[in-house]
Amino acid sequence: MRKVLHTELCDLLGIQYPILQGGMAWIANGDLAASVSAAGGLGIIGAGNAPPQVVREEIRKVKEITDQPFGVNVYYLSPFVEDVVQVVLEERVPVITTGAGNPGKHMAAFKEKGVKVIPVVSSVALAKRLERAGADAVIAEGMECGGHVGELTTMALVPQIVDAVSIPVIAAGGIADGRGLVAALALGAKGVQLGTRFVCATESPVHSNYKKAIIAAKDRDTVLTGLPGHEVRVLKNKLTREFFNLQKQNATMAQYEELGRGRLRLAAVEGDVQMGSVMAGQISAMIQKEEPAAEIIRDLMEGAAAVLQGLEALRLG
Ligand code: TUI
Repeated sequence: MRKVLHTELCDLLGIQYPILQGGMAWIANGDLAASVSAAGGLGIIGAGNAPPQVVREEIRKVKEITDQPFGVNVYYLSPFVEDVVQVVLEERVPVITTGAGNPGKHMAAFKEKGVKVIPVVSSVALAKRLERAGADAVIAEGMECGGHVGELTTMALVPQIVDAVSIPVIAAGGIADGRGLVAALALGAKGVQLGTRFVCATESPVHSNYKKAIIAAKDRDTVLTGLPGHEVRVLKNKLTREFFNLQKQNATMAQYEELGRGRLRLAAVEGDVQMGSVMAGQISAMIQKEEPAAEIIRDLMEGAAAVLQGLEALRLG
């Protein structure tokens, strides 16, 4: 059973299952990351805009709970990005993923300390550029995902990036269960990253209203808000209606920023799921309950094995 769905990504990262937990700002803390890593996946702390000392505390929490590999997502728009990178290097974090920017300028420092670098990309051009810059793998994130989205869907993006680079590709966006895992592998990915499903993990620190909103969501309940090129996928609520009103008034960038400020924290920490930004992916409706991270991983692996058995029966005719 140990070697089922074992890919080269498992060897690269030293993990048992090819499953990463997205490093979501305000959500993916040390508790969540540690529980995913302890269960055989790769847990990832979301540094977001957190100050470096907070990131360091979360890293130390993971190290206390498990000796398994884990990661930190470095958010390149953070005012603390340089300090967060220093903390990651000092704490000898084994893996980093990056969001909303290009980690090229830190690549040499990461390599020197043996940190595996896995940027999130939403285009072929960026994947190729980052492979040349020394990335160990890339996460190809389709626009089904929650939060900031690119233009292409996972189905279209993953095989194009697989064809364009030689490093392992991890698929993200629109994946919730074993069917999605097998589909991603069929597209040539060597692993998957899930965000929304892990938001609903028991160990996820997000407010219970946030989890309940995802669990109650139906298939068409996510929308894209924000200016072209800066779209964010969230669950529909009062805030998204206000965003659409701004759009009708041809609002300026500054007005959007004003309305968007602090909204993820409002939903994730305060539990205001009407005026907060409830970032969640298109698979929200597939999530039916809160459950421990280890159960989520077990369900993904068992689901994938069942799908493979079904496919094998098809092949044999
Ligand atoms: O980053 C994401 N998704 C996000 S970030 C976010 S909001 C947030 N709020 C508060 C604190 C911190 C974060 C919600 N969702 N996805 C990863 C991703 N990054 N997808 C695409 C990119 C990306 C975008 C531009 C990567 C590189 C890039 O430009 C690089 C360049 O130099 O061309």
